[in-house]
Amino acid sequence: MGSAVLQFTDSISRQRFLDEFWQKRPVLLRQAIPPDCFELTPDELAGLACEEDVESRLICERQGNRWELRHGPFEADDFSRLPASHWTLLVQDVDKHVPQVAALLDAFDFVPDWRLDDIMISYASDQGGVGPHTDNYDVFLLQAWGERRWRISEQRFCEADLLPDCPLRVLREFHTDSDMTLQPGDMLYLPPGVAHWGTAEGECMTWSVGMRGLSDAELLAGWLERLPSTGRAQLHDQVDAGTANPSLLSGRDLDHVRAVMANALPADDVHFRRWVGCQLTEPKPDFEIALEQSDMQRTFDMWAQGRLTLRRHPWARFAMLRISEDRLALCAQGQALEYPVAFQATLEYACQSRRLRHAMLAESNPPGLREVILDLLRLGWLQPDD
Ligand SMILES: [Mn+2]
Repeated sequence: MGSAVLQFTDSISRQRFLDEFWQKRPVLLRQAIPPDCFELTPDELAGLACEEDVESRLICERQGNRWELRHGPFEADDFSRLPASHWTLLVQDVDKHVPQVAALLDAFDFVPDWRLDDIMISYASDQGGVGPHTDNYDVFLLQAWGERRWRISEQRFCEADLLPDCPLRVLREFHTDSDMTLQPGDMLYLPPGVAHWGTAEGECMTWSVGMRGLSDAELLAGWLERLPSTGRAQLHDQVDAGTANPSLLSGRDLDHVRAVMANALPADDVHFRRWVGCQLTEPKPDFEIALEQSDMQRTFDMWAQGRLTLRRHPWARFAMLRISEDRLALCAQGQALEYPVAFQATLEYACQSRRLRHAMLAESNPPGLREVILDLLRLGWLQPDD
């Protein structure tokens, strides 16, 4: 499979999508991705759901709006006992387990890499689905195989609208404002919070490219986690003693707490920039990449001779940024590698695609090429594509 490209249309160009729909309202793009880009069979998906380190769920809808949820790993027997209709199997992070699936993420290169969370793939029997619900992240729903009907509601829902005593977040009621059936290759984009309800029309498979939301609170918590311990005075050293009423908080106490918080904000811009790069590329739990121990010189030479392609490790999110006047950083896995600005062309090349061929270089040996590629190979962020 070549590099996947999202086919915008004459009426909805990439620019119009970004201006009018992205993070604003749903849009359906017919034939957005060629159906042959979705290379995963129902059997392969079921196989993944049987693996220990893969997150999967089986959801069954019973008569009377009763929902059953089971978590994987599953056994082959679990699938043979399922009813003929009204169930679905969902597998999370398939892009991180199957590199060919990760290749589809190249089609979403208009979204920053760090914002891409995962590709969840579902197989549904006829009428199968997870019920009407909302998500708090952007999602691209790609119809890979078979047909799925999607109903969308323009109404805003809250926690009180959820079905009580249900293991899933299912809305009790749903008012359909638009109703569409997706064919293989069609794509429905939904911004966060838009209620949607997908049901399989016959057997089908859907790939959901989910975005990662990062709340302000999570960002701040991340900053505090990495705050270096300075050994400065602690709050208890500053407590105002000798007040008339021991339960009164003094203005001095408040000022001190305020000063501690103000000092926690980044003063040093280089440190701050490096932290942002690390924070936004933090791996998901359980997706830490191990260092590569073998000698990488030979891999580098074969790649430089055009004899092999390198691919980005499917768990690595890349971010490149300038951290000072004369330094650039390439970040992934919550770490920053720093290089002189003279390496810019090399770093941009390394970040531009999930699969790197030497022939894609504009100039065959830009400054820092060997050093950067060897670093990325040693860290396991790049690996030979087999
Ligand atoms: Mn959803």
